[in-house]
Amino acid sequence: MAELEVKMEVGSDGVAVITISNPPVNAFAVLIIAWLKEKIEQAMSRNDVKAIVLTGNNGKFSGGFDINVFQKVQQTGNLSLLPDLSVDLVVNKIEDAKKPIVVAIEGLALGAGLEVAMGCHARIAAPKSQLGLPELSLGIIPGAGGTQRLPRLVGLQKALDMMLTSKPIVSEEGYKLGLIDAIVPPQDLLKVSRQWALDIANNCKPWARSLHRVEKIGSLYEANEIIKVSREQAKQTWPNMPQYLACIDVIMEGIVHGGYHGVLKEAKVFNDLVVSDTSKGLVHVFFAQRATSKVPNVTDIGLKPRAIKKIAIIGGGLMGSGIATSLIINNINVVLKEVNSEYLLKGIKMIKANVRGLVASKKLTKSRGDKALLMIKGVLDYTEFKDVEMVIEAVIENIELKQKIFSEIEKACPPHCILATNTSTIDLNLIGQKVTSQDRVIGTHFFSPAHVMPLLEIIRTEKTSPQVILDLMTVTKIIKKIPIVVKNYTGFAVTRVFFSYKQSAHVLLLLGVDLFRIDNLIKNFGFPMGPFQLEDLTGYGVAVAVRKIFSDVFPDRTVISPVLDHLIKNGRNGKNNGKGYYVYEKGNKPKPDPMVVPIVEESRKLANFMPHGKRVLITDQEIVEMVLFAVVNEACRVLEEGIVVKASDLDIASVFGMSFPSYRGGIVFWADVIGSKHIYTSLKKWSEKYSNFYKPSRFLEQRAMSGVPLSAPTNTRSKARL
Ligand SMILES: NC(=O)c1ccc[n+]([C@@H]2O[C@H](COP(=O)([O-])OP(=O)(O)OC[C@H]3O[C@@H](n4cnc5c(N)ncnc54)[C@H](O)[C@@H]3O)[C@@H](O)[C@H]2O)c1
Ligand SMILES: *[C@@H]1O[C@H](CO)[C@@H](O)[C@H](O)[C@H]1NC(C)=O
Ligand SMILES: *[C@@H]1O[C@H](CO)[C@@H](O)[C@H](O)[C@H]1NC(C)=O
Ligand SMILES: CC(=O)N[C@H]1CO[C@H](CO)[C@@H](O)[C@@H]1O
Ligand SMILES: CC(=O)N[C@H]1CO[C@H](CO)[C@@H](O)[C@@H]1O
Repeated sequence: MAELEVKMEVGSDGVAVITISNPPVNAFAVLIIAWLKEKIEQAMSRNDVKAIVLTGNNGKFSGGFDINVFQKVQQTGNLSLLPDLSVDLVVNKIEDAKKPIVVAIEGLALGAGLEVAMGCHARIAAPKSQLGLPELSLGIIPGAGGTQRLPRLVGLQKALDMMLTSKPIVSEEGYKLGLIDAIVPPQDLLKVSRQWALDIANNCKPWARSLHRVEKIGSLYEANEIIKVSREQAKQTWPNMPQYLACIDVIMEGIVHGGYHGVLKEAKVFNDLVVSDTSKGLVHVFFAQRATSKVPNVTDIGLKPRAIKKIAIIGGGLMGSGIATSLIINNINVVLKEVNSEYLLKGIKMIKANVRGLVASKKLTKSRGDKALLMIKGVLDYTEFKDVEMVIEAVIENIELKQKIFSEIEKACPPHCILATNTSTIDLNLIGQKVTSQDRVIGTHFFSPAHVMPLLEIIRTEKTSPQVILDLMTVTKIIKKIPIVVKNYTGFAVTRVFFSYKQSAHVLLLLGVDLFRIDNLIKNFGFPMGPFQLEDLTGYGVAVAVRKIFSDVFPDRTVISPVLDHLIKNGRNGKNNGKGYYVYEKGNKPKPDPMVVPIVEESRKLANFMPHGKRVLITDQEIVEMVLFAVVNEACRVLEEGIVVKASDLDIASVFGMSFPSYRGGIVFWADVIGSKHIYTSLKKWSEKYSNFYKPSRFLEQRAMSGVPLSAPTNTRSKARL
């Protein structure tokens, strides 16, 4: 079948089979929808057609509406680009059709795919097909009647669960719930569906129209109770996002006033939400995440990734064992090398604990976990290195040690072997110096814990070959992480940009702002925790070490806050020893510790940031802006220097590396929504009023003056520092 097509074949049994094709997931593109309407009309008017089966090509029904169209609507503001899927197609042409339509589902029916399926008169599915309405994860609600039909098919509570969590169910569960009428093996799917459609036409099977059913919704009183709880849950779990409460309201509209009313209200709310900032942000992140796999001169020059089946890891510490875990659970053989058997056992023990943890939290089945542990082999010498395709070095941060290891592994490994280092701070070029084939040297910056965090920074040097970068990107995908390819410069992308985040929080603290107020405001903005709680979590030792490195490289904008040193002097080390800005007790939430107040007070006096020794008065909004505009400012320098390939990579780095709220689209996207002019003017004001730390970068100034968005491409070669 052609790439983009809707095909109709009428059999001698009088059944018209309509097949949609739009690889890879048969998304409902604008043309697919138009053609589908056309084919259904033809089937209705042909005398030789008694019934219809709707299905998808290539083992899938449909992954849903074409998300590219949402983005186009968001960029142009033109709502007419959205075809009428809901009333015109699903209600008029499918559900209210004069001939029965049965859908045959294989693989998946998600979003609009499931909505169209629910409009059909019966649903036949192959085993293990995915069924779900994930629209809320894109900032919208189902827009083709899903909010009305799903509760009528599976009951209100289950429908709410499915929509609010965006999680699909498998067809077996769908069958139990009443969403699916029969489960049949893939090879019988069409045969059974055709017969089912004929049976409906001959009145041997019920001609069910989902929108008119009421028996699963229960009484208005019961519905009200469920809705009340859901509203509370939505406010708690998903603050700042409008689509959750909007979805609940639309569902309620249908329960009170009937399904068709619900469909009309759904369409109206959908149109409001699709152009909301939340949806723009989430759709941007959706595409930006996929775009990380496009790197100019690496992924567009016809190179093929080489197979990587066996990887050696040197160092079984926290990092090494975390990396090993993420490799073995994804079917890559790992050789773990340590200096002695005691440390080796320790490393293996940590890996086992990691795997057990993943099994306990249901992220891995027991049998997969057991299988994974068979893929790890502990060693004390380099014998096993002769056939590995990649080595990842994760020993302590010591340049001589790393150089020595690199010259050793170059001899022990095959000549094509990739030499990777999980170094956070050491200059990659220094490590590569002792190696003759520097094109094979590359950096991997995992985030701790490595088997949990989704992001991986891949650090290239000027000499790293495109093939090596491509291979590492491929491994990153196999272990289900997101790769960001960056140039080697202090802090790479994530650590560098978010160093300003903590710095600005400390400036505010020294200016007299209550630290718990800062944390709460940042949390309300959408981060899982504020900057001070984060510092507690990662430990003060790390913070002091990073500060040292940054103050050497960026002395003009590194603020040495005395607070950390005072906390350490007072026996505090954050979550590690249970005493930080917060107190940590087992089983309790972190509690702000009043004991830090005098420590902070003393630091304020010492730092002398407060104008005339008085605390400054700053609004809530300005506090959030001071913390985050500082991040934007550094992000601008990273863009100008060409550290990242494109601005959207920094958005993904901020969302998946620092938990910047995804519904705000990432740090650069968010900055463009705010507008560079306001950011520039504010930073300039603060730099004059409070600290040179806020001095706007040249790039930000240029973009603010010219009005060109921060996300627009830079001409890196002319201005690059590297
Ligand atoms: N874990 C973190 O959060 C973190 C933070 C910053 C940096 N890092 C970096 O990660 C790397 C490792 O960190 P970690 O936390 O796992 O350290 P770690 O001290 O827990 O582990 C290092 C391990 O490597 C082993 N080792 C040393 N020399 C070796 C050799 N020649 N051959 C084999 N094994 C050897 C050590 O015995 C030790 O068990 C370092 O580069 C470090 O800078 C980690
Ligand atoms: C909006 O999109 C519709 C459908 O593609 C098109 O006909 C119309 O010209 C567009 N309007 C504007 C203002 O671009
Ligand atoms: C790609 O490589 C070519 C040839 O080496 C070079 O001229 C070009 O600038 C590179 N493009 C990018 C985007 O780096
Ligand atoms: C060895 C390595 O990549 N070092 C990094 C390893 O990962 C830890 C966790 O962030 C990072 O902190 C180190 O930067
Ligand atoms: C070739 C190259 O890009 N080298 C840089 C790597 O990063 C360090 C700083 O971390 C620079 O000093 C090098 O110039």
